[in-house]
Amino acid sequence: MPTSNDPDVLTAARDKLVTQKQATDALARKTPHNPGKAGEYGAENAQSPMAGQHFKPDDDLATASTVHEDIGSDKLGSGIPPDGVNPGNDPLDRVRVDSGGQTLSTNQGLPVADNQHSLKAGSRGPVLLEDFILREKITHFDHERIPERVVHARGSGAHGVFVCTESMEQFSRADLFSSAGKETPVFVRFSTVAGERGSADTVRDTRGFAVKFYTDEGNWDLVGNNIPVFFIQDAMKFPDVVHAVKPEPHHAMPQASSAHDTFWDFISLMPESIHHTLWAMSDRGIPRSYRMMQGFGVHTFRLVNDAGESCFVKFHWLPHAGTHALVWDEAVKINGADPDFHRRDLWEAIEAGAFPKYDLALQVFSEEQAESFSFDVLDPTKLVPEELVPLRVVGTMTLNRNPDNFFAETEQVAFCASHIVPGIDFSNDPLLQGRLFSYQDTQLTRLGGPNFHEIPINASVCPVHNNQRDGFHRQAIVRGRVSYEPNSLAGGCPHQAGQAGFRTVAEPMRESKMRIKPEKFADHFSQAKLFLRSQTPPEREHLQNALRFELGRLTVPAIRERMVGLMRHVDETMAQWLADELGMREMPPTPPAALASPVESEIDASPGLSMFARPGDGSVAGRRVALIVADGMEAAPLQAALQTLAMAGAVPRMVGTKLGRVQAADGSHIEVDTTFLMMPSVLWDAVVLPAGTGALPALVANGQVLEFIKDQYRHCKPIWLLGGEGALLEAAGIPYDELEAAADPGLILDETGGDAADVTGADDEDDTAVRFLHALARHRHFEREMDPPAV
Ligand code: HDE
Repeated sequence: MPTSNDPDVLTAARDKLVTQKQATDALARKTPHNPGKAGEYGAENAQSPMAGQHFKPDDDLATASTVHEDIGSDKLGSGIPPDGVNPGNDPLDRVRVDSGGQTLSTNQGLPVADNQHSLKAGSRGPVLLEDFILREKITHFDHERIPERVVHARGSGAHGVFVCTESMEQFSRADLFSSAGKETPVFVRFSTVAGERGSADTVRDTRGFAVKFYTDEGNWDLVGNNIPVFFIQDAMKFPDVVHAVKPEPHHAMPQASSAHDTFWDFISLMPESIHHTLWAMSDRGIPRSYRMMQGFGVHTFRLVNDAGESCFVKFHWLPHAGTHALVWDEAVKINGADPDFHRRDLWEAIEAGAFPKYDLALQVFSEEQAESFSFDVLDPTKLVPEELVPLRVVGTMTLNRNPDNFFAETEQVAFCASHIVPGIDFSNDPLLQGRLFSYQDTQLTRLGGPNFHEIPINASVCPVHNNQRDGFHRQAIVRGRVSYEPNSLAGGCPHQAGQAGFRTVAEPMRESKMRIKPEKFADHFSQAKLFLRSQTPPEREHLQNALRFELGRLTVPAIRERMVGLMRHVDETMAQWLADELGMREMPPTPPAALASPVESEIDASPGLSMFARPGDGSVAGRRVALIVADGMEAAPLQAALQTLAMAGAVPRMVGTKLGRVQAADGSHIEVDTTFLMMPSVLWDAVVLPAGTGALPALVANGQVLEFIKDQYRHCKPIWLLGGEGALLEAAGIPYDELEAAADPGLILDETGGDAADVTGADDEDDTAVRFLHALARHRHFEREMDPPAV
């Protein structure tokens, strides 16, 4: 190792200083004046910004921080980074840690000899302040938590890929839509809105559906929901609606629920909220799985092509697994049985290779079309019916990898509505405009400063170069002395991209400043009515029941009455039903509407607004099926059913009264996977009841078994009777004869004893196994539903 007084080192340093001085001067001389200055003025230049003038130095030393940067070490690496490289954007491998076979150390790398005891004065003496190892461990532990998200605190994430299937070049210059086959990595986080980080998954709520696209031109965050409209029309009201729905401030109750006074007090005074509220009260508010819900960008955005032409766009995610929901009684019970129900479902599906897939569909329309609609496309409480602008699928997202670490990835991921890429732009939706501020702002508190973009999960995959510096937790070590632009000392770099960069659509405007809403925003009811008219009878019934439940929970009758009165604007029959069910002696008065005469929608009904419109691709992948087992049952039909289900990608499991094995009638043994106690009925999508009268006495005598079957029936799930007779159903109090007579499509009788079906492309409806698979794919059989339930 040379020392500081080594003459060779001194000479080399002097030579390098001279070279640096000359190279810097030569570089600076290439910029005799600022050529872009004149182009900064005048509206005509706004759409044609110049690329920044830039030069590459003749010698790397010209832009070096230190002439000794080529001295490397294990810590420094090899010295000068290759041109334009920012290792902070390298794949996540750069930070992934594997401790297999490694020694325990402190955060400074000191090997820790003893991880069991603090340092004490004698074996029974006090702990010493000197114990820096204990202090480091406890201090780090004390600071493990970061503030949870103020909304959407409860969530689950996954990595995946978006593959473009149709070039959108005609409408957008966005690189990720440039050509069929183009792949873009994504990270997705699904969430509930109101609950705290540890709240249960299956509460009634809107779900977040946030996607971070790591494009070659920067990160694009499409931060959407599973409902296409929002509560409010203006960002100014967001803190109010969130305060209203969150636990009430005096006693911090209820957790993750809108069924309380302050929420409905607010909603009943905000007619604009009614459309979103109906969606939230519908089965969309209790999805079966994150894999089975649609996603919506909600706002109108813009697409911009290479020629600078722009049109409007709405973004939709369409799940291949279809849109399916829980029923309320089930959702309530799941909250106790498995509060992580959605998180587990997503995790297990991905681990099992049943990768969730969603098509991205666009509704593209012109400003002229938008003008002709009965509603304002800038109003986030309105959707654009598919009948007016059809959906156009442009690509598919596949979630194919679970995170390595929940905190580092899912918790630290920072979505910002303002993260956009060239080719996409914002509209003037006043809610969206507020979001452009809020997300960046909230990350400052949540992630501890302005450098959250450097946290690995947030870093883009394309280079990041700018003159922003310092701040808490800064990671990048930027070479050189230049942190401003224009400059000549760094050859003008990093230079502005000009027309290759993001350019805001030049929308003409000359308006007075004012705090007001556009006229068409005053229509609060036409799309709420359209939504109701588009529901199938069972969906409508569920929605009404949800309103009855939520309003029934209120402690202040005046709010309940006000809400029913408001509902009269949407549907008099429903309002009347609610008034009856909620024991109101008189129909509450209708509050005045903002518009003198109601707006009529262009269409009568929009079938796509029903969840039944998208049953999915018919696959049963990931559906959990309980095969009930007991001593004395027949083994062969059970094994055949197991094989059928496994071949179809479902998750069949043997459920018994205790772990271990049961003995079938033929003397063979069947391994029990779980019990009625550990995994109650609500955690399964369907049930298969065993053949063989030998098993009946033990099953019929077990209340847990009967409860299990009763809940499967009540929640309208497919039931497959391998023995083809209904003794178990009858024991559970289920009117088996009536079901059979009504040909309940969710009840599959197997009088043949059941052979393993060839399920590959099978459509033989005579085969009971195939019928069961179809019933399972259809998810629920509401034909048998009654209010209140018969059983
Ligand atoms: Fe959000 N929202 N929001 N929001 N939002 C947040 O950002 C906000 C809105 C949505 O998985 C916060 O990082 C304002 C609409 C999702 O990390 C915060 C307004 C839609 C997520 C915030 C809205 C959403 C958030 C809290 C009205 C559907 C979770 C933590 C102007 C299109 C993202 C955070 C994730 C999160 C503010 C309205 C969806 C506080 C001010 C409309 C999916 O910044």
